[in-house]
Amino acid sequence: MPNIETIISPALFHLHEEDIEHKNVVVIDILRATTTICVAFANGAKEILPVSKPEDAAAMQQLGWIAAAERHGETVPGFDMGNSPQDYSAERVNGRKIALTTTNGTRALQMSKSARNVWVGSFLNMDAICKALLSDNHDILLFCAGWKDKFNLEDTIYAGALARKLSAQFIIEDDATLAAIDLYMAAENNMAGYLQKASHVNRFKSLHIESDLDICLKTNSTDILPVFTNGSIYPQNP
Ligand code: 3SL
Repeated sequence: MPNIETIISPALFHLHEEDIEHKNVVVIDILRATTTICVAFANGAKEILPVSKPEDAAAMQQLGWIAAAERHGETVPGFDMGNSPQDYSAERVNGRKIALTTTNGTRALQMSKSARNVWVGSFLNMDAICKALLSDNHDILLFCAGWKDKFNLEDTIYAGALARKLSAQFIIEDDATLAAIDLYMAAENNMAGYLQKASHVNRFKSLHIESDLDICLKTNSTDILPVFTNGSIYPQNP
């Protein structure tokens, strides 16, 4: 039986890098990059190119792409949009290609590029992610993007939710995954309430963007599976 392991911070990624080409990676940045990517595809975006620096996104703007950049939770001045899922309405993104850079999420995607498959996970497409992991049936790495190499609650809770759903079909002996499941079980009955103490939710409050939290916790609102392949992300429909 294949197994599930969880990377609770990008700072620990190097410990899992060696045999990553045999594993399926789910990149997780619940607040907000991987949620926002799911929203963009649900609203008709054609491709999302994760880039390292705002300048790289700006360069794509010259080619007709939407340039999106977030740093420290805020839209970088001069860009078409930042990283709020509310920016990615069908009116703005349908049929468009987007170059996106964020503080943590796009970096975690780029770090995962050598994996067997790299899928973009959020509560919004949770069942689609589970279906893909079950049907490919290889070892899984749940990669939490965290915040500037620090652990965060929301990504680990989502890793725990996924692992719990898959626990009958995969071996779970990894302590990080076991802890993630425990954390999920502590939060599951009142996710929004539990996350009020999360550092990024407090950052949201100081930036007056709390309304994004409810959007990021909507479970199974889309069945699109965003796939990161050959340097870019494309929507895979069921
Ligand atoms: O770091 C990231 O990738 C972002 O998701 C952070 S933020 O929610 O846009 O602040």
